[in-house]
Amino acid sequence: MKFDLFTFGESLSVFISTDTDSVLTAHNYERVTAGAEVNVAVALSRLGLKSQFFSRFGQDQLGDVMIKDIAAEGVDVSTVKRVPFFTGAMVRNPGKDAPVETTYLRKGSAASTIEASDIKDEFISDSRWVHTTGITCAISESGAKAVAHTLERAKALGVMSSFDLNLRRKLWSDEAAAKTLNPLANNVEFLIGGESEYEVVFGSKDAKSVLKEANDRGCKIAVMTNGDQPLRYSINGEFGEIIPPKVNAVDPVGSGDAFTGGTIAGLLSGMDPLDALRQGSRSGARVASMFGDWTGLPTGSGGVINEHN
Ligand code: KDG
Repeated sequence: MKFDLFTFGESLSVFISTDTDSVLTAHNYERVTAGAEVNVAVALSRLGLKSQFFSRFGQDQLGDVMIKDIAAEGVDVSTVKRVPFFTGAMVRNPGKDAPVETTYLRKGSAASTIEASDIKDEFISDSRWVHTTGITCAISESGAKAVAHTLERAKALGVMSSFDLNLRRKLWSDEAAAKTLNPLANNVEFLIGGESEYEVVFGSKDAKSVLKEANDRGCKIAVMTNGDQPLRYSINGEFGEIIPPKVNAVDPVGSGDAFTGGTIAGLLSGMDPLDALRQGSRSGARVASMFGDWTGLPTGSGGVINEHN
């Protein structure tokens, strides 16, 4: 097996205002690379596992620098494609004195041209785990088909998979999201969603009943997150809660991906599901306590967080 994780989706250049807490008044910006799926790939890499990330990037400077940033984290990017469309971006304020406001520059982006035929069987069978999200489904119809194809092939090839509902209301309506995401929330090892995401996709936010429904649909570990509030889980019908470590949350963006990455890494290291979820929760809290999607991602080896983190 060449990799521990294969994942794909859109990574974005995120421009964060640095001089004021509003894009309406800012003149200076810091640029970082982020994106739900690549965040998970980096989370596993930091924990000593091997991740492969696929995307389509533009033939532009943002594409060049983002591929370099991702590779610098030890994530394999050897299969990415460069296409004649622009690389996607997001503009935001830091959220220090005001709530985080995001603006996407991604409609018609290079990554939105991802299609099912990009995802070769060997990308899946060369990995122990495949991770996908609802964001790739939201960016284009061909992206949604690529996710459906990947989850189907992972099942056929006997590779464990995860799906994060990751609703992005700026990209599509609740109705469209429910129609596309509901049939995909099936037969994965690990299903992740926030309270309002389950409400849209499953029609209820009652944790016990929706997580049980997810287990009944073949999602062995189903989790409902709720920011820094206790996360609810159901593992093969066993319901419970985990209280996340208390931290001074300065930037919640990316903490959900850190949770997902920390959990997948724990499972791949051989932890039992509950310990893996606890590791994920620790990783998510650490990312929320620092600024940026990757800054607080803990380091470790063999998929296990080092004690000093
Ligand atoms: O989960 C963190 C992501 O929201 C962020 O990195 C940007 O991928 C992103 C998105 O689509 O919002």
